[in-house]
Amino acid sequence: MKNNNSCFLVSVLFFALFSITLPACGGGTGNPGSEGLDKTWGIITAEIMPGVEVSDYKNFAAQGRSVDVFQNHDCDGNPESNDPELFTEHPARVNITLTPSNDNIPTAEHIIEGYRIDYTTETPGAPPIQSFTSGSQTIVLKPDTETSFYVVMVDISRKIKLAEDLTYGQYQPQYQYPTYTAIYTFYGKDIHGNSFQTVVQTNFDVGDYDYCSL
Ligand SMILES: [Ca+2]
Ligand SMILES: [Ca+2]
Repeated sequence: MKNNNSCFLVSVLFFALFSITLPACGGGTGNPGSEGLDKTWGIITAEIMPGVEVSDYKNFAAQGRSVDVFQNHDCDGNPESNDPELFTEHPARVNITLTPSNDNIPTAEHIIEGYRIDYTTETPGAPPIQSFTSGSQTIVLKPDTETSFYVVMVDISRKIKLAEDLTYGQYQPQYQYPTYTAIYTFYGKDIHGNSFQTVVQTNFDVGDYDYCSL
């Protein structure tokens, strides 16, 4: 077992906010030189930190990017005491800032309506993780304001599936603690109905971490 107490910023990516539907611009996509550029309202800056402290997830402050998929059901070794290891979904915190950059377009609140997570791994032989979609979260982004909120990084069903895949031999990763990347795509609309999306990603490790002390 190993315990990684680091909790750190893994990546900061920023993407130009762009319009998916451009009815007045002949189908431009917002690429440099296209007509779509005049439909760009601003820049979204997004950063994501796995396993940070929040009220409902306070014990995850010590877990950082280390995702435990093997629960110890008897931490003290005494079957007469009920002391299972903490085992819930592993969250991440997202900070998003909307910065208006086009004086010709009125600044507007943007509403994040949901997000999707696609998982990749560069560890040879590591089991895949099925994509995750959440459409139940509504987040309001105000211009020039940082908005922080919490998202799932690995839910319980995916943790259990990973444990099964790592236990029964169908997948045999090169490393005991395979590394994954969670690629988040947040999508939504501004208050004028224009669609947008932004992408941010973070790395994490999967294995048998000892969180009995949390
Ligand atoms: Ca464990
Ligand atoms: Ca016990």
